[in-house]
Amino acid sequence: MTYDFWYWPGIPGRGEFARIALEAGGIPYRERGRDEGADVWAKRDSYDATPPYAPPWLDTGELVIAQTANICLFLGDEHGLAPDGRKGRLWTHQLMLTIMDVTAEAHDTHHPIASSAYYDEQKDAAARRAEQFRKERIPKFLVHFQKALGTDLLFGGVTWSYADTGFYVLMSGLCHAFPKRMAALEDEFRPLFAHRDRIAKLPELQDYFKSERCLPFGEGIFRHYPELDGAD
Ligand SMILES: N[C@@H](CCC(=O)N[C@@H](CS)C(=O)NCC(=O)O)C(=O)O
Repeated sequence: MTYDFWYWPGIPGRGEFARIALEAGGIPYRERGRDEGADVWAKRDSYDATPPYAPPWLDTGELVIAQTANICLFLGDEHGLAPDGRKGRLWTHQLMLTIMDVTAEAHDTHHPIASSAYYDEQKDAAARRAEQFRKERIPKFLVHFQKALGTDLLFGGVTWSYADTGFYVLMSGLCHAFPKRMAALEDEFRPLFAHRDRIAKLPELQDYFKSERCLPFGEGIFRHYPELDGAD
């Protein structure tokens, strides 16, 4: 069974959280939004049953599943990318939802007023939002993840789960967007950086990282604007 995966072409974006789970799980998929002439909105509008609001979504032929964390939940259940038991399954989903919360906040640092407006039109608000995100929100989330890493379940209680691969994308994205801030936090959150590095070395992901399917962050959610970064 080969899934159709739909996301915007040219950027990893939110799609990356689901894509990396597909890749790490060795799950066959087609990246349909990157097809020549693909029209993501037109495809979205073509669905009558369980229509997605926005990409990413996964089309299994039988099911159409949107919301990044929901796609990961499905992949976890269907392909063993999360623990079997109720507790571990819920915990993994909980972590993934939190990862997506941070991701939404990271996006809002450069687009705090409107996603549809240019960054240049909201630079002042972006500077305020980014400062707050750097100073308060990043450390608060990292404290939480570091505590999570120390629980008996780790990130799912299995070798790795989709929450671990999602966490890898999050940490990489934050380091791309806020290199100075993340460097300043490295000592305090060393176990989290080590966890990111562990996931980066998963044998299951090495071919993907070398492939053209793996895109650099660039103009997506995790954007690097030097003026939005700082050591504190
Ligand atoms: N909560 C959703 C958010 C989906 C979302 O915002 N997708 C973006 C791309 S990353 C989009 O195309 N949004 C269009 C819109 O909101 O109008 C998820 O996690 O999948």
